[in-house]
Amino acid sequence: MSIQDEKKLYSEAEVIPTTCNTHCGGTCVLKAHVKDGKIYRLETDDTEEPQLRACLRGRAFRQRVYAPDRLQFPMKRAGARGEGKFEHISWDEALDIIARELKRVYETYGPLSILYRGGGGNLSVLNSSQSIERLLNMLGGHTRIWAYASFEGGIAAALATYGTWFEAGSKEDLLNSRLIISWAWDPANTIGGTNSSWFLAQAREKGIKIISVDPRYTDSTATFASQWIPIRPGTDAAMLVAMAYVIIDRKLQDQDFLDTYTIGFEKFKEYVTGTEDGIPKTPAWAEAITGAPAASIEDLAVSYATTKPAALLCGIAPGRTAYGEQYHRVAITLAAMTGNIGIHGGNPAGRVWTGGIGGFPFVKVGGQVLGMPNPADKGTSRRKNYIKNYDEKAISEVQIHAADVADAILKGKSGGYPTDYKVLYTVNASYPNQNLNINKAVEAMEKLEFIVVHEQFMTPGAKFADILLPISTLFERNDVTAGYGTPAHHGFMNKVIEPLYESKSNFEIAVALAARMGLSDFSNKTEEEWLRDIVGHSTVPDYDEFKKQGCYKIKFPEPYVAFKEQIEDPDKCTFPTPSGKIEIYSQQLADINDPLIPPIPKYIETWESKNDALAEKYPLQLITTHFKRRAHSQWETIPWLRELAEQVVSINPVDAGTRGINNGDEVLVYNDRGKMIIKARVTERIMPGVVDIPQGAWYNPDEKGVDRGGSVNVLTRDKSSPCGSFPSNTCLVQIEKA
Ligand SMILES: Nc1nc2c(c(=O)[nH]1)N[C@H]1C(S)=C(S)[C@@H](COP(=O)(O)OP(=O)(O)OC[C@H]3O[C@@H](n4cnc5c(=O)[nH]c(N)nc54)[C@H](O)[C@@H]3O)O[C@H]1N2
Ligand SMILES: Nc1nc2c(c(=O)[nH]1)N[C@H]1C(S)=C(S)[C@@H](COP(=O)(O)OP(=O)(O)OC[C@H]3O[C@@H](n4cnc5c(=O)[nH]c(N)nc54)[C@H](O)[C@@H]3O)O[C@H]1N2
Ligand SMILES: [Mo]
Repeated sequence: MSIQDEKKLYSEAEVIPTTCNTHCGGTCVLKAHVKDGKIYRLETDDTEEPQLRACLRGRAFRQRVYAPDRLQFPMKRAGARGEGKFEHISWDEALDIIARELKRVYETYGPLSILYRGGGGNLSVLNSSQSIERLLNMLGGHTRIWAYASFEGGIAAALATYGTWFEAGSKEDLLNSRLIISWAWDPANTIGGTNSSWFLAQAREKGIKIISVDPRYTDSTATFASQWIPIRPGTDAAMLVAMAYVIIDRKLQDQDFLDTYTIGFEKFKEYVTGTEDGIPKTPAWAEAITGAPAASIEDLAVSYATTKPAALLCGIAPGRTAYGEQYHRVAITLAAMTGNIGIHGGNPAGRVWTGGIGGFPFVKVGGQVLGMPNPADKGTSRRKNYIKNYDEKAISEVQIHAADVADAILKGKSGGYPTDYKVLYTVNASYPNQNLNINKAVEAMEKLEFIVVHEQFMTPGAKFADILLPISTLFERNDVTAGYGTPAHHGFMNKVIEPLYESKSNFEIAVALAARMGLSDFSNKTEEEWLRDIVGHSTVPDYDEFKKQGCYKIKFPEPYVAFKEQIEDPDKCTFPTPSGKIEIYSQQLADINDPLIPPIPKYIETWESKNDALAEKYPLQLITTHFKRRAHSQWETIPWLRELAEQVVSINPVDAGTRGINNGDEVLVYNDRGKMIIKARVTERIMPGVVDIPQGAWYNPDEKGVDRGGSVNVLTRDKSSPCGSFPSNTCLVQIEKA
């Protein structure tokens, strides 16, 4: 196109604002330039700062909308399961088959035999996984999968210790800190709420010291931090306990804070000092476990205790290890010991990923609108290993942990699960790619009678569908989303173009299926009416203006600080725990009576640690990080993003050297669960003994069953942690030249 033609196009185009929200933890402004029903350009926020600027993925969305590999029609399986052979069928036929199969399975086996796998593919209100969930609930219920893969350990820790899992503060409050400890957090790549890195950049410019604790020297560490402390995966609780030792040993704890707001510090102290078990948890003790130098541990502890206010920002990746709950519990305890909770510039050391303050905790929308209780959970007993004050919906014994799905399908009733599973219905999720131990999940898929997948692309999971439905992208439907980032905001997701091909939204499909299945009361509103209703329940003042602007930014008089009320007025405002205090000792946990769920936080060595007998065979600890070119498995085939970074295994020169591996070599990564051939990047940016393969690449086995797609879950173990963590960072492997 000539420059003149392009200029003409720009001047004639309509600019429609919408909101990108594809499972990276940010919600960003996208402005689509549209002419004749086609998007030809995307821009982002250019209003006053802080702007909600989209990242490289959002900016590449045009290639995703118009990708040649998008699913176009409903399809029916025409070959073996997983073979990926399909025939094109009509919507009527597809919906008829689903309605017929669901009816048959409900009648023959009952609601629990239907496993529903919702995911985070699209995090809006109307087109999230909730519409199909509502449908299944109206039909009699289903088996819910529980545990947030992201941060279930952090939730368990927060519930036990603070009594709530909402521990968010505004990111701009970081600028009030004097020290920021960034523990396993790489927002330059993983966003963590729009603008997280922007605030770290400002903090650095302001001279606020930033220290990073991570097995990798990340882009965020390189850009913002003045010090990097490498640490072995899964050992974080040990380092934090040793920091507590230093603080106690030097009498640096804020005893007034502990006396006023917490219970159980004395018991924790007995454990830390060794009164309880004869082992003082000194920095030297922790160095042997963590690999972090004792002197660094000591210095960090002293800095944290003496530089007030200081923010301990706890990333959630260490929570995704075996016993990851303990890491979060000790971190909160340290924040209490240093009196950094409820004050500007401090941080409660809960999950740094706690949701935007413009988000759901402030505007309880979708859940009340489309959500409804699952009849299949009714009357069932609660999970024994769970904190009592957790959301009623999530604690039934009949629910299946996200790590146990394949096991449950394979073993069913005879394996102690509540029933035999017959149907898998997948919406907004990439199952089994995003689940632990893919090879086992692939085996499990064979056992099912019927699989439905809603998808945009022929993903590894889509290939296993019996009925595969093509889904529109967020540019092709209207929706709203609770913002995740700073400034706090709500996003309107405007429909920008008509749905491409024959694609439909999850909501439209739910409505159509409900009609076919005789549910006249599924939805009494149109899309527009639903959205007006949802927005009417929020703090957004004017629906039409919101839709027109695409975004509503909320102005707070000052940065929001979690637990400020409790700290400022402890008599009037208590923590929602049984004691009303921050529970360093938790009677609720003690009552569970499981040594692996101790009432005070403790370091518990993970399975598949470097000391495990298995380490003789598989000596490298594998971590599975979140990658800049994807959001999980999304964007994997998009050319602009593939150019950005290669899917590789990162390995330290020490480990590569002993194996004769050079940078760029093809290597075999393996353990008893699976094998993968992938290119190696030899780099000092990862500590010795640890290797990293970014999670989310597409499972692509060759004829020998060796994965060629770089899909890390062929290696991970499908076992959940006692309090529910999804331990995707606890995994031993060996590597050799391929
Ligand atoms: N080893 C390892 N495994 C992990 C992790 C890890 O760190 N390591 N991380 C875990 C975490 S934290 C998470 S949150 C999960 C994520 O697991 P998932 O939520 O399953 O991951 P996504 O890749 O985002 O899958 C979303 C799918 O939805 C599709 N999709 C997008 N938009 C729509 C839509 O509007 N409608 C429908 N129906 N589909 C849509 C996308 O094409 C994509 O295939 O993965 C977990 N798995
Ligand atoms: N680009 C992109 N952004 C994303 C996503 C994505 O897929 N792509 N996914 C989104 C979602 S749903 C989630 S849940 C978040 C996840 O966000 P995070 O969990 O923060 O992301 P990760 O990259 O898995 O891990 C962050 C850092 O922790 C380190 N790490 C791993 N294991 C350990 C450990 O045991 N101890 C310590 N100290 N460090 C460890 C890693 O080296 C990495 O640098 O990211 C969100 N943002
Ligand atoms: Mo996640």
